[in-house]
Amino acid sequence: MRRLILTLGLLAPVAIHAVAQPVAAQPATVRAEQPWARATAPRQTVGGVYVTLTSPVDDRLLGASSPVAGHLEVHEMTMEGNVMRMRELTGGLKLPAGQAVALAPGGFHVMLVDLKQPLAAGQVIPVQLRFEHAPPVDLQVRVAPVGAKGPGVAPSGAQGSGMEHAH
Ligand SMILES: [Cu+2]
Repeated sequence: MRRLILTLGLLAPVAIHAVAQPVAAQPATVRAEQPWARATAPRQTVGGVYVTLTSPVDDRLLGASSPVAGHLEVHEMTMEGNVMRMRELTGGLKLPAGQAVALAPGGFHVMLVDLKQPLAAGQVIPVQLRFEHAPPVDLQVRVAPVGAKGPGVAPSGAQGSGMEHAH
C-alpha cells in the first residue's frame, strides 16, 4: 500500500500538467468583404471607402491608411431632417462579435481625406484597416463609377479574392 501511494505521488504532477495545457490563443482576424470606393470628380479631395466587416470577437475599427490620400478617417453619415451630416467616429466603429457591420453609402464609411489624385473607375487602391484588437487588414479596393450604389462588379471567383488580409 505504501508503495502504491508513492507511485501516485510521482504521477500527480504529470497529470496536472496535462490538464493545464494552455488554450491556443485564437487570432481574431476581422473578415472584410466587398471593399469598394466611388470614383471622384477632378477637384474632389475626399472619397469614401465601403466594406463589410465581421469580427469574431468584440472589436473596433479605429482607423485606416492608404498611399492615395493624406489621411483616412472613420465616419458616420446621418440625416438630420433633410440635411446630411458626417461626423468622425473618434472612438472608432464598434464591431460586435460575429455581426456583419456594413460600411455603405449613407452610413458608415472610411473617408479618404486629401486625395493625391482623383479616384478613377476601374482603379484598385490599397487601404489598410486598423483595429483595436485584431491585426491590420489590407484591402484591395476597387473603384466603381461616380454615383455607384455598390461595388458594381460581380465578386471575382472565390469570395474574398484579393481582399483577404495579407499579413
Ligand atoms: Cu465622410
